[in-house]
Amino acid sequence: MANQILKAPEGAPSDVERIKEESDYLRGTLKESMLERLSAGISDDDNRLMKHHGSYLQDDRDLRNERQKQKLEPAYQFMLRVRLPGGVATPDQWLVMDDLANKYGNGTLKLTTRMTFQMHGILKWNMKPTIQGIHASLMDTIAACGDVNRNVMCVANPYQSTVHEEVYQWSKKLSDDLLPRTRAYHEIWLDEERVAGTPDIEEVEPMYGPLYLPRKFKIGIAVPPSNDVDVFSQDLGLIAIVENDKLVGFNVAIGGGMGMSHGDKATYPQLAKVIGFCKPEQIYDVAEKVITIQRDYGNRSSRKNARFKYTVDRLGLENVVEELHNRLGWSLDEAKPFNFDHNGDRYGWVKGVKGKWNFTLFIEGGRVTDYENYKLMTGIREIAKIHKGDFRLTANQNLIIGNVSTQKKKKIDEIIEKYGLTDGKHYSALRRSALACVALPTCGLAMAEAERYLPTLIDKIDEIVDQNGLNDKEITIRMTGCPNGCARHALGEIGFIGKAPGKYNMYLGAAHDGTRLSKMYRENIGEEEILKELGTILPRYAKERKENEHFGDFVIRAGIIKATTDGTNFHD
Ligand code: SRM
Ligand code: SF4
Repeated sequence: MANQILKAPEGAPSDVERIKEESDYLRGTLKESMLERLSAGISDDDNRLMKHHGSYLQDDRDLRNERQKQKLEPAYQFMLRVRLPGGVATPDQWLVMDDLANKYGNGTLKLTTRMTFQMHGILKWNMKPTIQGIHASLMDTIAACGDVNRNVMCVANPYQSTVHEEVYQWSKKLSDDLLPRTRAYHEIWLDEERVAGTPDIEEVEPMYGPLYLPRKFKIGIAVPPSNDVDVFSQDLGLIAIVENDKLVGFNVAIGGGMGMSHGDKATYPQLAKVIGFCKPEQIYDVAEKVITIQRDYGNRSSRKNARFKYTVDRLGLENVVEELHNRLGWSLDEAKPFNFDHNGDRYGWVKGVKGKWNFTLFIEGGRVTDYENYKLMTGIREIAKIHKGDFRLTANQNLIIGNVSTQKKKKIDEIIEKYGLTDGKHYSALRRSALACVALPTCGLAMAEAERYLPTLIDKIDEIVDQNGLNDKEITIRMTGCPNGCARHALGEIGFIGKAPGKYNMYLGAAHDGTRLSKMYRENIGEEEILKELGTILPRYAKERKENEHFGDFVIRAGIIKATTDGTNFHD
């Protein structure tokens, strides 16, 4: 199968490759480590494997210094991420997550930018009952992290309900079919007995093989005109083509990703490129072959350059497409026209098909908890107790109470009112268009605050917005605590990347519909300078913008920032 032209980079394999190789298909010594009681943590090797089971060992960084002073080990705890294709959960599943978060986690649920639940603060000895609880409600955490295909995203758009349902079914099928086949998860967490004997490698992991992928792999499906899933940020993006209200197939886009490292120009965010069109029933074949190309030619030596976007840029898009066609044994058709107009959510009640209603709830920073004056978690719990439809977690960290009958709508409205649950419409459109990654205190990679800080920064930006009559302008604003880009910062019309406590790089010029990356405007600035910069640019936007001109387009036309035309010129 190896192509003469295409080659994987040379170089010694990274340590993670060794760990995977020695792990016996993701088992390692995890079973024993989880039983060991001397430390609340686990070894680095096991932690690497743990990711493939949907979890990370973390420590509470707010307590780090104090515990160090007291010569205690860090306040170890686990983060757990659920695999929830398309972000769809039943009311019963919501209740289970709520219960587990309160029993074993830190009493909060994080709705992530990839449409799923994360729980934080789980102690080692509570991991097994938590995973078992999730499994009993027909969800799992397999492959939610790690060097495999991750949670498959799919449009959460409630007003194209028929197509949504069909596309959701495809995202679920893709997610299930592309799962690792090893039984390690079932043995470690669900007490499954290991079958004796040494099975054939082909039988254990026919697609991934014993080393799995060089890096994580992500798939998202968008239905135009909504690009809520930021389809071009995915390793493999699928754009549903709908003709006469029917799904006819998908445009295929490859090679997107957001992560980079400060000061390292060999790393950059990149947008996926559209390479053709296929019929719905062909997407598994396409996904599998794209994944195997990355498996065979991705960089296993440097994890910083291991994502598929770098493989595509290194090998050349045309060569990768040729290889894909060879592996498929057939060729993609020419891509069909499509048009996106936004990547945010639409809030409040929207009527879908068959007389069913959908309510998009604004969840700031995706954090569901009971605040002192806002009983958000309790309110949603009360809805889940009577709701007969579904919940849809959106790519913008919000929540859709979906498929509500007219009769139930009244009851749900009463609960919404009782708990003051908000669709965010009384906030500025800027706040409703904000995304922030978790960052401190749980993320081990955070260099600055994001989720805990962005709301207060927006309070101050809102004053400028208000003074300039921009209250209803949906300007996407995204903040991450480091350049990994978990809130897809490079696709925010205003983006901030954490550099150090209280310091951010500021980015401008991304397209409102997720089709153009931003560019750095100012480096390493604090709140005062951020407000000074926006205090000049936003009033100009208010006065000088053309009709319907989005902020990201305006800053380029006005000469405030140069357009990024490709990820490879992101740093220029
Ligand atoms: Fe992410 C790592 C949180 C979406 C790019 N991400 C992490 C870790 C696990 C930190 C770590 O490695 O120790 C973060 C855990 C923080 C915590 O305390 O919970 C973390 N990522 C998140 C979430 C929860 C952010 C959020 O606030 O919603 C998102 C969970 C998604 C999910 O449900 O699966 C999340 N991460 C993303 C996205 C957005 C997306 O996928 O649409 C990206 C950019 C897209 C991409 O992958 O290119 C993203 N996360 C990263 C990277 C950089 C990867 C790279 O290519 O360089 C890392 C670091 C790494 O992999 O080494 C990372
Ligand atoms: Fe952590 Fe960085 Fe991701 Fe934010 S962007 S959650 S700080 S890894």
